[in-house]
Amino acid sequence: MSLLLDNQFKELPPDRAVDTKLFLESVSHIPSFFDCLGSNVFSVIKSDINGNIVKIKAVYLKDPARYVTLQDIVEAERDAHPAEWPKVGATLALMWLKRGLRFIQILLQSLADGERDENNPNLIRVNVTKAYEEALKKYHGWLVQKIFHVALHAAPYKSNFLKALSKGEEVKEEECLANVRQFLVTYTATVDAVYDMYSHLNAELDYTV
Ligand code: EIS
Repeated sequence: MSLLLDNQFKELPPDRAVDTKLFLESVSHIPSFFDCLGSNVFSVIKSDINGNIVKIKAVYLKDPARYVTLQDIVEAERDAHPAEWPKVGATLALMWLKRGLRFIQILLQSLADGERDENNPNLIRVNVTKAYEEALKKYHGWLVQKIFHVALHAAPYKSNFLKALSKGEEVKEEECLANVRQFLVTYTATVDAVYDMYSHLNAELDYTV
């Protein structure tokens, strides 16, 4: 079993509402994954993502019966803080978390699709760059884009990355990518649902950091 598949996201109900408790449980496994990547630059990313999760969880735990779905939280904050919303509370944390999740989705999808630099087939820079350009770059000013470039050069080799995804076990690339494809089914559906919810509620912002 791969590390990813151990923590498969749950299937969504027909109305595509994302259950807060299940979502928090699924994303809680992501931060520790950064520890396998071996460079300090990933600790910055880890703590950012972890901070988002902690913030959403803190709101959820205040009233789990009221915040059954992620949309319940975003709507409650909209009603409670009309002046600041959506740049407030768990709404802001989830706005950023979903971008990191989208980054991971595009990176994994690109690897699963076999996109590669033919001259350097064991590097994942083309995949990481694609994910960055599609999910994050437009929200980053020059300083954070510089941090991205440091992270890009610290990115693990594909073989090591796939090994980290597979609980440190030596697995064949194709076997690991088959697991990735299976993981992506419910993962992508969940990330898409969160994006659609933000767009539907007009909760998306495009400021840069
Ligand atoms: C947000 O951060 C906070 O998250 C949010 C609130 O404080 C808000 C206020 O405006 O700011 O400044 C952060 C931003 N977060 C904004 C930047 C952090 C460093 C990001 C460096 C860019 C690195 C790009 C990724 C390169 C990775 C190479 C990977 C090679 C394998 C399997 C790998 C997965 C990598 C996943 C990367 C996700 C990056 C997510 C960055 C999000 C971001 O841009 S609040 O906090 O509301 O909770 O208080």
